[in-house]
Parts: sequence; structure tokens; C-alpha cells
Amino acid sequence: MAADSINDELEIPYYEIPPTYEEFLRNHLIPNKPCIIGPCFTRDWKANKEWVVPVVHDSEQEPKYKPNYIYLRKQYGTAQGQVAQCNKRHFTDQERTEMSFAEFCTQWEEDDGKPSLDYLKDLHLQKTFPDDKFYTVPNLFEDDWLNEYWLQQKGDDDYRFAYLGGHTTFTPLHADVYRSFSWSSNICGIKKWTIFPPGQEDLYKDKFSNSVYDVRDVDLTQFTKFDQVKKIVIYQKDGETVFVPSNWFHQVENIGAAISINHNWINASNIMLTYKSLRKDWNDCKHAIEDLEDTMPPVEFLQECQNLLLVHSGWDWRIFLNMIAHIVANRVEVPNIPINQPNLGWQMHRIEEVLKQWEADEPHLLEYFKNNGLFDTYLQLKSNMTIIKSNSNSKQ
Ligand SMILES: O=C(O)CCC(=O)C(=O)O
Ligand SMILES: [Fe+2]
Repeated sequence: MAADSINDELEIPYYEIPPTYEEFLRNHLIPNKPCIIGPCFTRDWKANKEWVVPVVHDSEQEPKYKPNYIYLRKQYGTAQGQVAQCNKRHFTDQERTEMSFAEFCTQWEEDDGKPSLDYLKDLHLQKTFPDDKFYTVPNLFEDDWLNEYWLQQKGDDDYRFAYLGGHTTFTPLHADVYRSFSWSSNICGIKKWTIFPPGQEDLYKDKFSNSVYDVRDVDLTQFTKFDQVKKIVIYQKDGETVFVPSNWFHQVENIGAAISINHNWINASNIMLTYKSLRKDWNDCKHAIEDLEDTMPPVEFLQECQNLLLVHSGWDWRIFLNMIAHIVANRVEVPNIPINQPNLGWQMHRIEEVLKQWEADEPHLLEYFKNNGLFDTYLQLKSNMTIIKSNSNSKQ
């Protein structure tokens, strides 16, 4: 990316009053640009009322709220989650220990605003307590194919999380799973985000392609170009929401005891970026077992790569196709364009581009679908897309 276009991205808009969906689509989702939205966006959430208690500070630099430990432990003590040890690196992430929320809470409350090492991350709190409406997904973020798909796959995964940690806990530099979008609403505490406009990945990699782990502690003899990288620092205060676009690397540090709710999500605006990330992971897997390629028929080799991809990335072509097919089928059933989604014809066009790219990248794709019982899904997807497109043309 040219230096100028990166400079243009160093200003992040702040919306005291949330943008309309059309503005958000035009200025953030489609161009893949971040923004911050002020506290009125999520003020009605039960989490913002019952999970926190006010703290009195003289300085703007300190959080206005802290966790209501007693309430949280009583309501959610039985939830199980993974607690990251922020002083222990494990490859590109932190060491994690499985424990109950009640166990985590004991240490969290003891640390109460003092420097702390334990960070409960990726907690599936809404999935564990489905009847507890402690928040609602803001309208701007409703068009979410990842959760729409997974929530209908009974009992499986979802991408709706809570993060709870003490002062100084942090999340190392990363880009989000599948290069999805994320939104993060702060319930209490302040989050310091360091975010990097995409296109500069080479500047924070060493010669072995390892990325920087902690932006506060970078060995410039190893990451020789890191001082050239353009970055943006944001302080996300209590109640504020950050929209993190696809492919923007970021690191997050908590100031004060912090709680946030966040989702990862995909839709027509970033589906191509998600496909490209799957493709990259796929190429890595292929590369890792390339010695086997000549020892078996191409479709069998493809199958081996898929098995590896599922273990390595948590999804594979089957899941990707099923997700798209599921979303498109839902839109045939509800043909009137729901609010807070782009025009359906445009969405179909974005999917078509992905399918075209996928077929061009992989000459054996249709054979793979046939051998894996996915061909009917593929045909149904194509036919549903044709129906939606002709409906949307006739409405224009
Ligand atoms: O809050 C954090 O520690 C990490 C959040 C994050 O990485 C995200 O929302 O994408
Ligand atoms: Fe993230």
C-alpha cells in the first residue's frame, strides 16, 4: 500500500451519535475502515447497568466504572472459560488454563484494579446463559453470517465473546480469526488499542515470517523494519464501541479492571478477504505436506490438505461452502430485504466473485465437492442465488 493511503487511514472517526446503517456500510464496512462509537450506542444494555459500579477518579485517564464482582460471580460463576497468563508466551499467544468464572473471579477481585496477570478471554457467556439478555447486538452489526450460521448448527460453536481481565492484562498483536471483522464494546475499564492499517505486514515480520508479539517490546535487530510501521493508538473508554475491520492487526492493553463484549463477524463486505485468508491457510497446509503430493491421486491429496486445514484453522472448504449456502438459503426464504443489510443483488454479486475466484484457484474444486457429498449443496446455492438475483432485479 502506498504511504499516502496509509496516512489517510491514521485518523479514526468518532461518532458521538451512531451513524445510520447506510453510512456505516458506505464508510466502514465496504472500505474496511475502523471507527469508534460513543456510549449512547450501548447505554441500554443490562451489562452496562448491572455488571459495573462507578469509581471516583479525578482524571479522565482512569476508568469511570469497575466490575461488580459480587453480582458477576453470583450470576455467572459456573461458566467455564480459558484464562490467559499474560506473562507467559505460548507461540503467538499466551498460555491458557481452563477454569470456572468463579475461580477466576477470586483472583480478579483480589487484584481489583492493581496490576494483574490473569485474563479470561473468548468466554462464550451468551451461549452459556442464552436466557440472560445482558446485551443486544447493535443494528450496525446485525448482518453477521458467522453467527447466523453457527447458531443454527445446534450445540456447536459461536463467535460471541466476553473478555474480563485485570489492570495491565493484554492481548498480543494479531489479526482476527478468518480475517473477520470484530466489534468490541467496553463495559468497564479503558482499552488501549494499537492498530495497524493493512498492507504493512512485512514491516512487522522477521526473516522467518514470525510477527511481532508485543508492540511494547520489539527487538529491532530481529524486526528490522518495525520502526517504519504506521500505527494508530486508541484509548477506548468505558461504554465505547470499536469497530475493527478485517485484516487490521491489533494489540489491546487493559487499563483498570476491564470487561468487554465482542463478536467476530463476516458478511458480503468482507467475504472475499475471508476467502483469501482461507486460501492462504490452505496453501500453507498444502506446502506442509507437499512431499505426499506425488504419492496419491490429486483429489485424495486435496482431501489430506482439507483434514489438515480443519485442524490448523478450525474450518475448511466444507464449512465455508455450508456457511455461504446456509446464508443464501435464509435469504430466499425471507425475500424482502431485511433492514441493516446491503441490497441482496449486491450481496449475491460479492458471493459470485468469491465462487469464481475459488474455482479459478482450485481446478479440482467441483470434483472435491462431488466426492464429499457437497455437490448438491453447491447446486442449490447456485440456484438460490439465481432466484435472489432475479427477484432483486425485478424490484429495481
Ligand atoms: O480486548 C481484547 O483484549 C482483545 C479484543 C480483540 O482482539 C478484538 O476484539 O478483536
Ligand atoms: Fe482481535
